[in-house]
Amino acid sequence: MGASTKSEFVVVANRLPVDRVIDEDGAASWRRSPGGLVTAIVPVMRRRGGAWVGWVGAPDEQLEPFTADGMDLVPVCLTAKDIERYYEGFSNATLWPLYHDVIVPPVYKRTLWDAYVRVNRRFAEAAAEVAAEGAVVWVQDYQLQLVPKMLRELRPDLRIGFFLHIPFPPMELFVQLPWRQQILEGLLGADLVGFQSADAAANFARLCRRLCDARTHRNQVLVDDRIVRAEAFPISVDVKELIDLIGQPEVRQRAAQIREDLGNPATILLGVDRLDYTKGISQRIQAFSELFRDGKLKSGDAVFVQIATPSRERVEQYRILRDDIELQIGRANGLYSELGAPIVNYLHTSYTRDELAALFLTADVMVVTPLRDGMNLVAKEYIACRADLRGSLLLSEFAGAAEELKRAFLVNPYDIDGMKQKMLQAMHADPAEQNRRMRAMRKRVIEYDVDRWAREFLEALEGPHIGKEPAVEEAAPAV
Ligand code: GDG
Repeated sequence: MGASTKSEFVVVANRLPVDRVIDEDGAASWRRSPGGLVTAIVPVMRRRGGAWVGWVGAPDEQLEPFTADGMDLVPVCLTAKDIERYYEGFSNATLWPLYHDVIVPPVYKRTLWDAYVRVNRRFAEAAAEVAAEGAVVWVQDYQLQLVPKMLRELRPDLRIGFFLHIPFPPMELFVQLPWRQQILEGLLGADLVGFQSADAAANFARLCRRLCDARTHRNQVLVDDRIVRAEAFPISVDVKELIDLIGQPEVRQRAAQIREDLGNPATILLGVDRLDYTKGISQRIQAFSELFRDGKLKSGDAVFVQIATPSRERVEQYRILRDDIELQIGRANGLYSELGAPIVNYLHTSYTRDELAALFLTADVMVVTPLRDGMNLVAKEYIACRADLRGSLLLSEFAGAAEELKRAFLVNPYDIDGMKQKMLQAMHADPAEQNRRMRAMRKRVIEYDVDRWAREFLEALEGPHIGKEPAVEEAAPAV
């Protein structure tokens, strides 16, 4: 891509969708990176072309735009201090916990906020530079909530969409944030603000009314003479990619091999998560190990495989979490395992998509128990992979996915006894029940796949209603 080429379609996200890999000869190349956002948007980018603006993942790198994995990539440079304050700080120690029910206390520091403003401006400038006249720009996620407003000031000709991948908190929590108004105004720079759920969109509209004195009508917010729409677009997975994967003989052989390697237990339970305190890993391990304590399970009946992908390891709360989980699993194994047969197989590492697909095929019970989660793609990936209509999904009510996957075994992850009961039910569901539940859930996931998610968002953004028609106004109620 030449430096002067402008793009009609631009995605702006914290990270570029590739990681640098160094081969045996020391040569560097780029490989598509794991993670929810990338998994969701790469197929759309490939189809539509366009440019992706983001950080390369390492400090102080000044790279020219380049092409990799079939996409035009525009790197934004972050210094070591930016990473510490904007990324690890304001994004992951302030916003992430605040938006996830304050499971851990958010850190409110002015130096972190200043870095967030500074870095958001850099992203907005990079996007303004690369976007063609009248282009569509799609800004992603909580790290970049100020970009829509900054970009609109630089380039009023653009059509700007924003999608939040994580929950949007209720008023009672959001008002803690010292910079609450600036964040709302930042988002209101967009023409369309997308959320994972209708509740999140409603929280946003309500906050705009209360804190920005904006007039609203249903999901529309009137800002100056513009209409900003706030709507739900529940994200999904690339079903075709997953069905291709599970069709590969090597993946099926690997699935059988995994079961054998685990000692052919009656039931395999599986968790696949970034090692994050929102994911409820500790609660599920507690429920599982208590079933052994209570004599409801014994060694050989069930094995729990927990993949915990390393994540945000320089943020203090994540270091604490890792120690806690590893202590807990070590204890459970020490108490209830037999020689050579741990009840929990814990793997703190990242796997290939093939290996994940093989694990999904092997798992009798997929355990997805976040304390709060915008959507949770792992739950949908498991469903997409079970073309055999076998297996059960144990799913937290507090994952966005629970709104669509109503035939899962739904649990409140804070209720350990309830979770133990549902875990046993899921383990003992007969093939006919598994089939009924899986069939209903697969129908939904296949129908609403990631293509449809992106298509619906972009159609709404590019549609004729955006920004123009006057809303039917409602007076702002007193604060
Ligand atoms: C955020 C929101 C929302 C995991 N381990 C490996 C690996 N993964 C892949 C999974 C899945 C993705 O990463 C994780 O997505 P989730 O949705 O489960 O969770 P977050 O990372 O927290 O994502 C979430 C999502 O954004 C999208 O909007 O659903 O609520 O928190 O695709 O399969 N992939 C590979 N190796 C691993 O070890 N290759």
